[in-house]
Amino acid sequence: MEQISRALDTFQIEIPSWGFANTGTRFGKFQQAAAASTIEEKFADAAQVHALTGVTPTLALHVQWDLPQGVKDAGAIKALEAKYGIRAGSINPNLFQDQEYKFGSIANPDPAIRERATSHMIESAAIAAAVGSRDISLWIADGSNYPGTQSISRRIGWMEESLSALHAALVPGQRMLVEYKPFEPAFYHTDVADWGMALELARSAGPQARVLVDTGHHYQAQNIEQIVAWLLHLNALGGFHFNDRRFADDDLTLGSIDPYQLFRIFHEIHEQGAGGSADIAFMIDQSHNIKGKLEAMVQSVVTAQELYAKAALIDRPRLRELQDSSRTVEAEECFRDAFWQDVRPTLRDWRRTRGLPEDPLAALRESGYVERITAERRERNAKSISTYA
Ligand code: LRH
Ligand code: MN
Ligand code: MN
Repeated sequence: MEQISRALDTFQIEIPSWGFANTGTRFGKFQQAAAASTIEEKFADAAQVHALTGVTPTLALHVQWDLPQGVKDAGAIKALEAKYGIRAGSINPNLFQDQEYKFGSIANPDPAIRERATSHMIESAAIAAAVGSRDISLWIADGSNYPGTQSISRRIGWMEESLSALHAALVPGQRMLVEYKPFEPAFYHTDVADWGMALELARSAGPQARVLVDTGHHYQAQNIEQIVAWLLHLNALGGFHFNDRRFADDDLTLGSIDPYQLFRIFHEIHEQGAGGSADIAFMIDQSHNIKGKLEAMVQSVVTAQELYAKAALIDRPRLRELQDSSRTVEAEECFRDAFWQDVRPTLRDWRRTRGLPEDPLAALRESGYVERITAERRERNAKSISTYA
């Protein structure tokens, strides 16, 4: 109980504004009447998740989706923070949606487009500074679809220039997180395709840059926990975007396909004594297309806590002994023992002693919150769509 409590007391996880909005696949959206469409509704939904779980005090914002008027909105964000008791979390510039980004943003061969993309990142850093948010999360979606059509090597130099310019604009304490992804939207080459490229770009930008690991952004057989171990070792791990997948970047709720994967990641964090470190931003990055958005978010937060607690339970001194004497099966069983523990009763106790509902998902259903927002938002949402759940 004590071991689990200690781990859980330091565990917080950021939730994304876009997880409450209507999002879908490139083939379409299944609309939900309860979906949030204003920044205020996203803050309200985040506050509900925080009230139920107690561990989601910050909301990640995507500048173009949430803050179309840019830096002028800092006052409005502050007002929402005060009203809902939720702070703005990582600020995400949007470098992938504008028409001019067809051939890239900060790696575009056109210097004027690179310049505009860089200004947008700097403006995002200014928004973050104005609202007192530490991290700017950068997903550079640039790439190309056909061999020979873009200069992979010159684009490296352009990205370095642009990211250094952003770094120079950061205020002390701010961080820029470089997220990598090997595929989608580009299908031949992606400019920041893996952790090596992200790490080198972060290093060349400067000391306030780190790597962001999105669990959905890997090839199938890749050993994500090994990447995490290396980034921790190099003091280069800025944080995570958690989600699960079966095929590609599916954005399924974390732990839904392979909970052992996330357990193994958390193990590497505990192993290097980085559990509870504020320097590793735990964030959820999921778009819920089939599940109800509030339910999916609460379920994800609870699952993350369960897996974090399980990983904290590993008998590490014993495991080390077994590893050192290469007792393979015993070491594996020692590791798996923790994974198979049912931590849910302890989690219920932990919540009760903190005045939180023992079962946040059941409490969400009993609260009537989803029914209320469905009724409130149905009509307005109906104006922009023809059919929805
Ligand atoms: C890209 C990504 C990135 C974006 C988010 C909406 O796949 O993971 O983090 O900002 O999705
Ligand atoms: Mn992501
Ligand atoms: Mn993604």
